[in-house]
Amino acid sequence: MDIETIREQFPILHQEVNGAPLVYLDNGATSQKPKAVIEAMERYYKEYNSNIHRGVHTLGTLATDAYEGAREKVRRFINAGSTEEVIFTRGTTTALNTVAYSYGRANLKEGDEVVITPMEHHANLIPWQQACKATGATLKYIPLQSDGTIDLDDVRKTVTPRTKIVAMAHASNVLGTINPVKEVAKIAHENGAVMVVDGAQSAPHMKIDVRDLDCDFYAFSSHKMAGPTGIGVLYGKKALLENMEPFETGGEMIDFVDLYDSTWKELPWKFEAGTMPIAEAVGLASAIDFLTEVGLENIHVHETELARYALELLSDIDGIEIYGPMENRVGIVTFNLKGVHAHDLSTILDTMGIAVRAGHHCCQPLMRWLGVSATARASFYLYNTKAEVEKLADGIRKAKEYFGDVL
Ligand code: 7TS
Repeated sequence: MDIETIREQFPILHQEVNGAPLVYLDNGATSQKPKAVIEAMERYYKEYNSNIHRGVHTLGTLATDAYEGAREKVRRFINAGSTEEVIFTRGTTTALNTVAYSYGRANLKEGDEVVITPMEHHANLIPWQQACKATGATLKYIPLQSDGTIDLDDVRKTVTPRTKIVAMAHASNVLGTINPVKEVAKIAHENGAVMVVDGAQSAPHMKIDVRDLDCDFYAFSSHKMAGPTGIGVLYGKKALLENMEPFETGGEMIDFVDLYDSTWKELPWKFEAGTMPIAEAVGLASAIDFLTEVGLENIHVHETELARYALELLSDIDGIEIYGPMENRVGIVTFNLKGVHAHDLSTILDTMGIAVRAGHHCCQPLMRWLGVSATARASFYLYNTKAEVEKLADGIRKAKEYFGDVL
């Protein structure tokens, strides 16, 4: 990977923030977009903007072809068996809510169990809480090991024949942990449960093969993988999707509407109500081309190396606490500096042009497990460099001196 050539593709990276070159390390929240994605969306609006699946006019056909072409690109990207299994959503959150409502609420009853982990993002936690409350099912948690990983023996103990759904992040947006979702899916299936994978932090960073993982549902967002906001994907196994009622109803997802009853289109359109994010699908297709050309395996190796380097440099700083496992992780490094609130630390880093996220990262139960109210987090992507990791470490040292004087 030639990082300098890659960086040239991202216009936003070439600016100064607060008088220093931007060091963008908040990719877990959202990634930056390459020229190709921005230009593909601009071309769509300038040349063939039209609504899809309705008119027979030329622009409508071009837009429909682009939208459905994007679906085929996504299918290949995650190795789904068919485009019927690829549903466009607003993002990971909507994809997971679709599963919790359309599958969860319809299939859960009192005595059933849903199993998740305490490291879940709220988007893969609250929908299950709500589904359990609505149906009388019980929500259970696989305990975390002290390093922020899960143990398969604990999975075997927690998942039982009463378990109907196991839902888990492929990679934690706080700890960086890569969960063994393929092995967990096997345990789920042995107990008759379905496996839901939150891929928000994995699809952008590593090669995903949903058939190899053998998960039943897999959700991810375009905006974290060099694509635009406003679109994401729900992969689901066809046999399950066919038996699910739509989560949203309205225009474009119907077959026949009568005064008191309606029928739905076939998959995947049954789950795509209303005017869909068409320009965003075009942008997502372009992002997939971009990432595929660089190679997801290369991206994963590069980011793992950046995380390893960050762990090495940051561990050397006195008074720093780093969370999450040291190995088998994605490019996310979460930390706190003793005596300094994470928000104050990230504000000081911002004065040096370094963008990191601070807060609970939409993982309040995990924060409680860590015994903190907030953390700072650096999250890397393919365009980040070792020099930027060094700037982060220097920045934290300077912040430490500053707060040392203030405190
Ligand atoms: N799941 C995980 C693991 C995530 O990291 C996020 C977003 C979501 C679900 C929700 O994705 P959305 O695109 O629907 O919003 N995570 C973060 C984050 O870590 N900082 O900002 C957003």
